[in-house]
Amino acid sequence: MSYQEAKTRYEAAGISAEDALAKLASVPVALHCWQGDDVRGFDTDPSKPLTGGIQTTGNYPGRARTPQELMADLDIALSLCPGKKKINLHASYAVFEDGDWADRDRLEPRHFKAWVDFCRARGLGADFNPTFFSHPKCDPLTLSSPNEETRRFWIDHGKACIRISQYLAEELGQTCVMNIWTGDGLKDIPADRLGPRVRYRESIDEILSEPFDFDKVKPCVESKVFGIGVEAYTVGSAEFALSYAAAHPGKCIPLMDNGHYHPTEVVSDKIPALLAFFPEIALHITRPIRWDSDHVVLFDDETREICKEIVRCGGLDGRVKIALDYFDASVNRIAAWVLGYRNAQKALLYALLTPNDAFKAMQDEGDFTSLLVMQDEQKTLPFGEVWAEYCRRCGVPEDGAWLPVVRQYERAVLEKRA
Ligand code: RNT
Ligand code: ZN
Repeated sequence: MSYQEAKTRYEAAGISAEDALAKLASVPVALHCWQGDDVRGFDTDPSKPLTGGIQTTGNYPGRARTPQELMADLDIALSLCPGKKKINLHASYAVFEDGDWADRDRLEPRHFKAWVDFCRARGLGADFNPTFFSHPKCDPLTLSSPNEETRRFWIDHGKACIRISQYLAEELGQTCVMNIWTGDGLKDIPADRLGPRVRYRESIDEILSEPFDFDKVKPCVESKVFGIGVEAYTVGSAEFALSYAAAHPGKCIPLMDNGHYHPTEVVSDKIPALLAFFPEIALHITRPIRWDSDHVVLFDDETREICKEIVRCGGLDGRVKIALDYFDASVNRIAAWVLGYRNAQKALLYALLTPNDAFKAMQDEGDFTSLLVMQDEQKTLPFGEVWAEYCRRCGVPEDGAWLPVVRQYERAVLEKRA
């Protein structure tokens, strides 16, 4: 079947494939830099383990060890991903010129100039994240620490990151989503659950007292249910993060990571709940297996359901800021990047190729029989042809043609990284 035939089939179902293709190409989706080096960054000793309840497992050869290697790997990945891409950076990916190392509380915009140059040359926007983990100043708490010196260090880090985010937004002429996530929590039953949360709230207040332009910088707070080593208590829980954002309109938006909830909860259902109150929300799309395992995003039921909600709630017009967040060190890291990004694009396209208005009308008219049948039969429309056309128009390989490119790069470059 050709794209033209597929298009006709969709038209018969009341769907414009052309509109879907045009819309998807205009929506920014952020690719996270940290899949390329197992979340290590460049500012601390790479032999130290990750902290903050996150883990990268696997030792597939070829991890990027320097900014140059990470950028080269990103270039390959980006060349295989369709759509409007942004890069999502962490503060730990600062690029220091000789002798210009700065600790996290002293980071300056100039430490991200190399990333600005990288993004500008490729027409990319950038999102940003302060890095409140994998650092000697985690005691192990950060923004919620009872130790004032620790807390002050991390507040100063957050403020530095606001300035860097403003710089990235201005230099690149695109909104910068700045996400606050800490792994702060306790392994066992706390004696005080309120104190750390009050300190966390006060710390975020201080960070957001740093001047910024909310049209350009979108600070968010990401919640989490638990992490390895912090099983009993997470300071930045769902209620904490949502309440913080709700209490600070025009300053802060909520961020949901779909790996950060109890396994029977689904973020797809939470998206419209939040959009009933918040003008803007942010997402980290990942794939949890039993816990926040950060597996590569697949074209699976929940990814499709999340994208369906983004599309039919009007999220593509800026209300939902979309980013990916996973890290798998057990497979070729570039393949992991590309597969996850393409799957997020696929799921968005799939959602755009749904007769959402017609389905909504069936629900409102109480015609649940038609809704049940048609929602399910829609699954076998010739989606693959429209996806292939999207890849062609974006100038990237179709399914089946990109992995050989990654393999070639693996042989030529990655395998030489001993
Ligand atoms: C961790 C959070 C957080 C991190 C990144 C590296 O559980 O999901 O978003 O993955 O900041
Ligand atoms: Zn996340």
